[in-house]
Amino acid sequence: MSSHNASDEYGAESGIPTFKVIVIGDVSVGKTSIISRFCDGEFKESYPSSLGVDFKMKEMKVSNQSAIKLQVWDFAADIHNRFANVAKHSYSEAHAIIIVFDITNKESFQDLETHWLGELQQQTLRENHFKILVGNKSDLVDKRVVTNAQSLASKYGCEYMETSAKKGDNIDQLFQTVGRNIFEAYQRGGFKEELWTEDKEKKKKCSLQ
Ligand code: G3D
Ligand code: MG
Repeated sequence: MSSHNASDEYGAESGIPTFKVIVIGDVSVGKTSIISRFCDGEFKESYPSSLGVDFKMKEMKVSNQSAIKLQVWDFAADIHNRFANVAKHSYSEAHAIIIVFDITNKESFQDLETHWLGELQQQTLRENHFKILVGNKSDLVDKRVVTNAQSLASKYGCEYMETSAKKGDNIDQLFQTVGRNIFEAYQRGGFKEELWTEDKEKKKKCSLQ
C-alpha cells in the first residue's frame, strides 16, 4: 500500500482514494449512457444532450477488495470544438481516459484517429495514466461496420473493449479494468506528484498564468 495520503478534495473525509476518469468521443456514441449504466445502474432511451462538462461519483471495489472512488467526467464536446469546452488541466489531471466510438458508425471510428486519439497525443497527460478504447453498442450485431479497432488501440497504446450500455454488457468489466489499472499505478506510487489538493491548486495557478 502506498504511504502517501490517499485523498483529494472528494476523498478527504472518507479516506477513500478518489481518481478522475474522463470519457470522450463523438456525439451519440453512448458516453452518457455508459456512465449512467455504471454509476446509476440504468439505461434510458434518451438523455438530453449534456451541456458542457458533468461528472458522477461512484465507489467501487478493485480486485483485492480495496475501495476506491471514481469521479467520472462526461465531456459533451462537439467534434467541431472538441476541446474548446474542456479545460486543459482536466486532461492533465485525469488518471484514466475512456475513448468511445460506436461500432455501427464508421465516422465515429474514423474520428478517433483524426481527432480524439490524435489530439490526445498533443495534450499534457498525467504520467502513468490509463487509456482504453471502447467500441459501444455491441448489441447492434447486424449493424456493425467497424471490425479493426483492436489494431488501432494497440497503435495508440490503449487497451480495447466492446460494451453495450443498453444491455449492460461489459460495463462493469470496463470500469473494473479502469479501476484496477488506476489503483495498481497508485499503489506503485505512480501518481504521487499530482494527487493532492495543495499541489493541484499550485498546478492550476501555474497553468492559468
Ligand atoms: P453521447 O453521450 O455519447 O452523446 P448517448 O451518447 O449516451 O446520449 O447515446 C446516444 C444514443 O445512442 C441514444 O439513443 C442511446 O439510447 C443510444 N445508445 C447508447 N448506448 C447504446 C448501446 O449500447 N446500444 C444501443 N443500441 N444504443 C445505445 P437516441 O435514440 O436517444 O439517439
Ligand atoms: Mg452525452
